[in-house]
Amino acid sequence: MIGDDYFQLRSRIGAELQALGAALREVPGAEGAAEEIGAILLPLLDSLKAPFFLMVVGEPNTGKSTFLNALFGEDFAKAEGASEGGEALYFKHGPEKKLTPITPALLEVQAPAAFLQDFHILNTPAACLMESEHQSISERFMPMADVLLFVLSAMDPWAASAWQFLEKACREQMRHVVLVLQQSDLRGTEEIQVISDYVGELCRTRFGREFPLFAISGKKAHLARNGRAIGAETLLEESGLLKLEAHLNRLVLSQPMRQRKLLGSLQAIRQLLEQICERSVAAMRSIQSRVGLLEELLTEGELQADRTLKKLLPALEATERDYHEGVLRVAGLTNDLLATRRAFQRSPSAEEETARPKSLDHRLLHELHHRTDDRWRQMSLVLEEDVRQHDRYVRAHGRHVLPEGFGELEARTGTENDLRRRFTTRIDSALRRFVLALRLDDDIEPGLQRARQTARWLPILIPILALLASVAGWLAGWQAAVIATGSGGMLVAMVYLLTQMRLAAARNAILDKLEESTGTLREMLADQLREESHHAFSKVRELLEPLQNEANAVQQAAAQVVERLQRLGDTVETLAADVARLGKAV
Ligand SMILES: Nc1nc2c(ncn2[C@@H]2O[C@H](COP(=O)(O)OP(=O)(O)O)[C@@H](O)[C@H]2O)c(=O)[nH]1
Ligand SMILES: [Mg+2]
Repeated sequence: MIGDDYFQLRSRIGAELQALGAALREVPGAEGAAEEIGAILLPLLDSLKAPFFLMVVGEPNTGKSTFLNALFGEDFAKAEGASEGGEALYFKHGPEKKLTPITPALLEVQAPAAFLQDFHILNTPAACLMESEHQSISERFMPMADVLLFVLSAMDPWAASAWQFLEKACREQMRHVVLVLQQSDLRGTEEIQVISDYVGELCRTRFGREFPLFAISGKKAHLARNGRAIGAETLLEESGLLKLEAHLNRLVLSQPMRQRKLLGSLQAIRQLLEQICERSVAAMRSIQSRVGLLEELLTEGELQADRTLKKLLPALEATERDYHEGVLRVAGLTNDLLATRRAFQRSPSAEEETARPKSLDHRLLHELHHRTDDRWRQMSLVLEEDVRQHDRYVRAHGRHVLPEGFGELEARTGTENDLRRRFTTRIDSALRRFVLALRLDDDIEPGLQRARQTARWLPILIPILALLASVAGWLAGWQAAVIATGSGGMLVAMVYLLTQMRLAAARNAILDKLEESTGTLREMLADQLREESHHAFSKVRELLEPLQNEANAVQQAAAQVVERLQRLGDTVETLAADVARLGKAV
């Protein structure tokens, strides 16, 4: 259809405006501009939709309606209820077919045809336009018309009223007047040529200018378009309508006002884009620096946790030394508990066994507490001071990115006390767990038991050996008694030695266990300290992390908006090039 290129371009620009509007709504900080933008964008969109106004003028029965139906490919120009050739018909788009008399000489025809959204068409019988009542119609519509199509019949192109009207159009300095020589199939080619030449000559002499003239057969064109005729393309070609269509197409595109509107819209889009782009880029920079700062603060938290851990490590080493000394003391106690005489005492009853205090573990724990409690309390103060300093650092460095009242000092005083208490309690219970897990006491009794089993032989052996010695003395004389007593003594000495060896083995086992446990203690304490120093700074981290996530999300969104705006910018440039190209093509 005529004007397709223009309409496509226009709707692309319209879509671009919509996309721009949508993008702007997502630009952080551009909400305030949204109204201003709406005020600029919407009228722009609307103004781009202003339809073309085609004014068709000709004597009745020159074939105006047939020509219009062929041009738009739809039978719309015959309005039921309108008297044939009497009134001027003003066609515009409407939801349903409707005829409204405006004046006795003018009828408004609404129809749901799509092309009427882009074209308003006034089909005017020329004769009546010159009558006084109709004068107003031409006066009212002529200045608005984008194109004036002047339809002459090839059978009688010289009807007086039409030429009078053309004269009037010339006086009004209408820029785009097109002569349509209709019904040209009723004449031969040469006749058409002669008529065309003559009409041209007449215009030159009468109006001092020439108009483009197209000889067409509306009938053939209508048949080709609507009648599904065989050889429709040839018929259309023959009808001459295509050349006229091409000319109208150029006219649509070359309307300077519309060109200006297209370019103006693009210019407005460009300016908006530039403004918003600047704003978005600035917003993006600020969010980037926010993200960077939060990242820095979080890293600083990690580093500070490490530094604090390093400060705590000497306490660990000292505790290790204390433990060693505690172990030495406990070793003395072990020696006592596993002294040789104990093997020769009777084993305790079950009651006594439970009543007996767990001496080794508790002694070791007591030693440790006694030596290390103060030190860990001091360390908890170190930890607290570091956390407080880190807090201050975060609040000072992050004041531009942190929300109001972030980590208020008052709110944190309680937390600091908690922090100290937690630290000492957890270290204390870790030490307790560790020592109790050694289960030193459990090793005492089995060791003693084994030694007792050996020692138990002595009371049995001694009478037997004494008896044997006396029997030997009685049977084989005193030498034999001496030998028997000697070897019996050796046997007793061996049993005694064995008992001592078993006790020593038990003692050594406990000492080895203590020795080995030093390494485990170190590992356990190091883990605990790492956990504690990490935890001490976790409050700030927990406050910062959501901020960082949020900032990251905002940054991503901002980057998408900037990208989208850049794409829009590219499209606008393409569109501007297209508009310029169309402008040149005319
Ligand atoms: N032979 C021929 N007849 C046509 C042509 N166009 C229109 N007519 C006939 O001319 C008459 C008037 O046409 P119409 O379109 O109603 O003219 P209008 O009064 O100017 O709107 C009708 O009978 C049409 O069939 C054409 O190109 N060739
Ligand atoms: Mg008609």
